[in-house]
Amino acid sequence: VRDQPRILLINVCLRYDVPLSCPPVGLACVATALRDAGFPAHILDVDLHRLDDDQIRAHLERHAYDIVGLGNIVSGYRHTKRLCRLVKSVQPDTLLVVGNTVASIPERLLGWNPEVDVAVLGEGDRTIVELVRTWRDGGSLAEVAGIALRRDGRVVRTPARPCIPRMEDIPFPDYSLFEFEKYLEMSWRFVPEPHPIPREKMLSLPVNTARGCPFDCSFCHHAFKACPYRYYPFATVVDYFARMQERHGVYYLNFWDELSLVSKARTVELCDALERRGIEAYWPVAPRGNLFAAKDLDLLRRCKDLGATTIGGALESAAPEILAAMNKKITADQFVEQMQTARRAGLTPNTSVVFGYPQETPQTIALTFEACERAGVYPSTGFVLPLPNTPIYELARQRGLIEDEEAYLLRIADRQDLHVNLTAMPDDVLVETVTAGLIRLKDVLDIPLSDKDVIKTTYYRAARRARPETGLEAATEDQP
Ligand code: B12
Ligand code: SF4
Repeated sequence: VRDQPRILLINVCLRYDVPLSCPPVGLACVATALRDAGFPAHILDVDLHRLDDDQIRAHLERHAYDIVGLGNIVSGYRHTKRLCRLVKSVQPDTLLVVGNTVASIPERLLGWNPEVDVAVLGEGDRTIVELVRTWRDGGSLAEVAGIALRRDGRVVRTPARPCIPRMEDIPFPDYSLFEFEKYLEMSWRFVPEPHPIPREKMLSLPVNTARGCPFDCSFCHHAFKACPYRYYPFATVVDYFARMQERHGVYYLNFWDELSLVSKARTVELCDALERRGIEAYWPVAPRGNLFAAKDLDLLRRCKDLGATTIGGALESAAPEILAAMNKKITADQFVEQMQTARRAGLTPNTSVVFGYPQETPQTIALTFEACERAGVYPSTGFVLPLPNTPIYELARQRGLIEDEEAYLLRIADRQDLHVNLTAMPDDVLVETVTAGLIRLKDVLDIPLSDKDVIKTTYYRAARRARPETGLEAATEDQP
């Protein structure tokens, strides 16, 4: 048995050029689970403080840790690699644990990075506690379910960990472990307009209300892919929000889920919970692209009356053959009907579209913009970003478009840039056709964007205007 382990959790920064940070919900769940189990961790918040490598190194030189944990989405692989090297260069004997979707390719992650000792697969809350406890007790880490590690020079996966059966068994993250007030100060920038109250009051709390997703789109992977869809009762979510409102003055309930409103019944449940509690809260209606039809106008009006300001729901594409290839299970007409109904209810629609499936042509691109125009929505736009563990990634590999996987993962980041072209169009034709369609759409919808900002919208314009260290000049919306 060892002493109480000294644990460090690093909150990775994925976008050094964007002067915005939101509370790291997943890492906070991990930190909370550790704290509740009697293993408090120190947090090094690289994202909030935009620490450079010298500052991180200086911290590691001053403080010794037995276990260091970090994790991020797989598109941020290059940050994981850099930080793992940095950690082990200063503290070679620490146990380095990596989680989140960058750990979802454990054979490759550990193969490419000798610094990484353990990959935590999927849901991390319980695995991290058992891992730390086993380490402290001097047990064999190979006995811990839900991880991958090296044994005799090979990477092995331990048996899969059962998913946490009920969301109610997962505590809401304890943000007192972080510098929460600093996050709150900039949180209104994650709130899409309109803002019914002054923006200084529009403090936003991201809440993970559901884990997983019952659908299986061919470009999508997330940490809960192996788990069933689970959610908190909305009464529990609203009670939590009310407590956070009392304590911190938050007014915007920001859903941090794969899929928040899975059904109309869940939407009614949320409305009932808000009505019963009688708090002032603003929130986005966050269904898939085809949950509501014209006959649901009254329900959407009720949402609006209870503080909903916007409605999301991804279209991704309007071309039937592409929606089929995506396994998206919606039609463009359903999407348009949902958004038109929502507009009648007084909600502002937003959506996202993704271009570049193999079936994409100038005609399918035009079809997608036409659907956006009919719906009256200017979309957050991206290009297909094939990520490991998805069918579209396998297709890109089969076609020889991802030859060196590590080199590919090191160069990708945001889907707003074209990283892989699966279409028959040359790169410039694809990008120019999309750009021309967006320029036309923003003119038709009267969106105040310049022609060069149609794909990389708010975040990017803000980043150009504001230097990260002086910070926070003018971003108003989250661009996922
Ligand atoms: C907030 C968010 C962001 C934020 C910050 C991301 C972050 N810090 O995690 C920002 C805005 C930066 C972002 C950007 C993008 N995002 Co995003 N984002 C999300 C969102 C909405 C919420 C994440 C979250 O908090 N989840 C809730 C918590 C509880 O889950 P979790 O983070 O997975 O944490 C659990 C485990 O992963 C694990 N874990 C997490 N961290 C750690 C650390 C350790 C040490 C351990 C042991 C375990 C562990 O334990 C946690 C509890 O079980 C998710 C959707 C979702 N619900 O996951 C998408 C999601 C993570 N994003 C996604 C994508 C595709 C993107 C973009 C590529 C989109 C784009 N515009 O290009 C960019 C990438 C940017 C980049 N440069 O790499 C995908 C990830 C795909 C993948 N295979 O990784 C998701 C899953 C959405 C989806 N379904 O497509 N995103
Ligand atoms: S893209 Fe959305 S609907 Fe599709 S599987 Fe992922 S989370 Fe679910």
